[in-house]
Amino acid sequence: METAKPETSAEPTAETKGREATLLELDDRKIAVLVAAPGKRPSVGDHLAALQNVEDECLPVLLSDRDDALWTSIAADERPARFAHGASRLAEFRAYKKDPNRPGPLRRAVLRMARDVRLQAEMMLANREAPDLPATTYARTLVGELLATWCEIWGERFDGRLGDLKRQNELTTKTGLSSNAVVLYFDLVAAEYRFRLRGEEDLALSADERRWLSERVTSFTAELRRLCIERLSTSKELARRRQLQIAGWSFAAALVVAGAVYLYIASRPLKAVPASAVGKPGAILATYYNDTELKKLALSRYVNSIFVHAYGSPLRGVNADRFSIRYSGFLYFPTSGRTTLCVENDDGARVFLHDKKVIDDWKLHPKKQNCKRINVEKGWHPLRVEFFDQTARAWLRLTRGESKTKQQVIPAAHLCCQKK
Ligand SMILES: [Ca+2]
Repeated sequence: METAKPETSAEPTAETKGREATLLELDDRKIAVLVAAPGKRPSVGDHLAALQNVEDECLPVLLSDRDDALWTSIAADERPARFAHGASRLAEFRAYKKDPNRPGPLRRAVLRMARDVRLQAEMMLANREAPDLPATTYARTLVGELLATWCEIWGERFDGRLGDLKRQNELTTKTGLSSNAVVLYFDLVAAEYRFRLRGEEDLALSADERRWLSERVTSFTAELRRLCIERLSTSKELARRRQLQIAGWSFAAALVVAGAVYLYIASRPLKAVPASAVGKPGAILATYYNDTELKKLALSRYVNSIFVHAYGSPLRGVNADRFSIRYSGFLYFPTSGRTTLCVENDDGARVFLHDKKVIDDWKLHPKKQNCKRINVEKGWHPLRVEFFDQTARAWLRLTRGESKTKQQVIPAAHLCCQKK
């Protein structure tokens, strides 16, 4: 495998200086991008010097943890808050070196870092407003930090030198990384070098090249995530993780089954009752009450429609206001399938099919239409309609049709009663 040395033989220009941060504004957020001297990895010192003049709201640039001397020389309370990420990684790393049986904190720190690297590198590479050089430099710095951190955990040093194939093989063997992951770093370096050849406009990266690099960052961080969990977990933690995974799958499977069963039940048409259970069609039993709660029985009789329109008493013997009616019997549906059942009511009404409430509007208000889309089998279905009027006009009408706006009155022949 040949390392991805830049195709051009030109040396990068010294136009970019070390210890100088470029500020980029993306979506109202500022990102500090450190441009290191050509061929030189920025050190922690470079980062610190560069970031000294950078505004506080900038997105952090991830820092190297490798320069222990530098970290210890800075008093804890002098470290800017944005370095906390790197500092905690360093602390976890040291703790792990002391006790490799407790890899959890380090694992979590590396996973956090991998996530941040992916998010920030992807964001930078995807944004065409960020010039090619800072975008690729930033992505390379982030990926390099992650690679270096991972190698260091396994006692290796990732120095980002180009062209040492033997060394790369050694690294991949010891750290578990695939050679693709290591090569990604050099792809980013190559992209960066390409852009540094000023005056050659056609050497700028294309949107496709940026997307390609961004996808490589995504797959690289995913690979590192997997490796991190595999290698930085105790066997107990791995077993627990597998158990949780299996439980998660089982739960998901149970949810899918429950969802399917629910959909099946919900979409199943309501089954009609045998015609033998139904009396002679043409009328439904209406029971009138002299209160609004269906309690003080006034009288009952068979009626040939579910329809009320009254400004006073709807029937001799029933209150002029404050009365209620319950219709109970059967409703005939001439075809199987979906249909819309509606009720217009002033004041409140509720409709039950097979003893299940399908419309509920038990409230005081002027005339109002309430509808429910239902799925029924052709034939007779147990129906109950309850209604009350508090004052002024009383209005009730049960209708059905193909939609809310296309409704027909229910003919008497489609209403019935218990068989006597
Ligand atoms: Ca009323």
